[in-house]
Amino acid sequence: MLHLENSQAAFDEAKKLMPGGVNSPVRSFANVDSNPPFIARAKGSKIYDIDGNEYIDYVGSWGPMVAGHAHPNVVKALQAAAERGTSYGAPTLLESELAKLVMEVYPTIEEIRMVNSGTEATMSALRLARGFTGRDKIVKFIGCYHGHSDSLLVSAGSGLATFGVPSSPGVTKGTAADTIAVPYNDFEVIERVMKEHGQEIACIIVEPVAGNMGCVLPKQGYLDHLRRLTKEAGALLIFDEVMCGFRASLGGAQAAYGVKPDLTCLGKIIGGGLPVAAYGGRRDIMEQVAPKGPVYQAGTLSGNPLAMTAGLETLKIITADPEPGEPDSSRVLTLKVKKLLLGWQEGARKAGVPIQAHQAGSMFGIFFNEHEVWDFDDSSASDQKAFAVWFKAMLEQGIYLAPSQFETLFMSLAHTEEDIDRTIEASRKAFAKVREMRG
Ligand code: KE4
Repeated sequence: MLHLENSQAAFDEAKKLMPGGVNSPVRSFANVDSNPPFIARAKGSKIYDIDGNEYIDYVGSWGPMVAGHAHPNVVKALQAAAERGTSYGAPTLLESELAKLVMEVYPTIEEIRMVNSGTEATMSALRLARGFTGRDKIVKFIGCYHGHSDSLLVSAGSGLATFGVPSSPGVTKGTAADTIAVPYNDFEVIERVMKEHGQEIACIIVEPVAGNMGCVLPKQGYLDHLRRLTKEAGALLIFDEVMCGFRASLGGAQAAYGVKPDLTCLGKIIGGGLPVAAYGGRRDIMEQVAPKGPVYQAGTLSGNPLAMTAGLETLKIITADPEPGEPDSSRVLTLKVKKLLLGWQEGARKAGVPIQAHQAGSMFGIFFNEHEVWDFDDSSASDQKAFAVWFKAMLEQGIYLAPSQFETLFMSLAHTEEDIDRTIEASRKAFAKVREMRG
């Protein structure tokens, strides 16, 4: 039984100070009807809560911690950077250095703008697409999440290919009317939308590997389909790789699937745990961004020297050449996930609990579903109750997973074979609990 007394007291107090006691909703553990451990520190693959419990961490701060927590190179570089001041609000060499490193890995990015969050990156990319094309409408996919800017907090209208409805109070009908939300991995609906509205559409924005309806992969040829449709309509294709960037492969989904977007949004890993995100792409488009062009976007802490430092050190770790004959970091991460999922699948089979296990490089997840999962409806049809039982049983055994069926899990270079073996062992008991719950 986990002792969480201090976390419980901390949560009770936090709920008097911040909405739901958290600074981002999913951290409240509301989706799994539980209370969150309050974290005191983290190192490598482990996090430790204020009650002294140790967990093997597969959330990794929702993706950034691919090198593991408190990597010595990152900590050392940050300590030195802090001595030089924490922010100047002026150009630094660090921003150009990180820009160049990102462009080496993402050749479709010819110019880049650093911002502070994935929300800012996608919001700015949308404004840029609208400014560049002179068109107002955008297309997003049901179940894809791109941060909380108004145009992207929109769900499907009554008829699938109609204009959107606000998915949050505070988003105006007028804003939502410019967003069309269609099902992910559906070839026909998007084709119909682009045929009917293509000339009004500024862009399609997509998670090329989806991570916010659980981990859901694009169907064979789907990204090529979006590329063709946007080209035909004179619309831009925006890959939101905030999560799948450096995860689906080192070069993200665009490298893994060989599809070139016009703009890419990145985040999470490029800040190594500090607030960094970015949008970038074709030079002719990016040159429309202020001060070079008329599309306005700005930020006090954009390109912050500490954040650039953490991002640079993290990217240096994952892009480093391996020892001769050794696999590179992407391969190492992919193999760790493969081993873990094979163990989970075996445990689920033994317990008689059908699951779908999905992997894209170092990001992964499972669904309590006997059918394949290709879109938000499939994901929503999965057994959320079973997920909550499994999640709690794993947490009890010191395995820290994302507290929602609609999230994705992340492997780091710091996870050891022993961590993975322990996680597989813990899952056997957790699947048995699901079996018991189902009777
Ligand atoms: P942020 O504004 O949270 O930095 O990024 C928004 C965002 C944009 N695009 C994608 C594909 C994303 O996954 C995200 C944010 N991811 C969530 C995890 N589902 C962050 C965790 C949270 O909201 O607390």
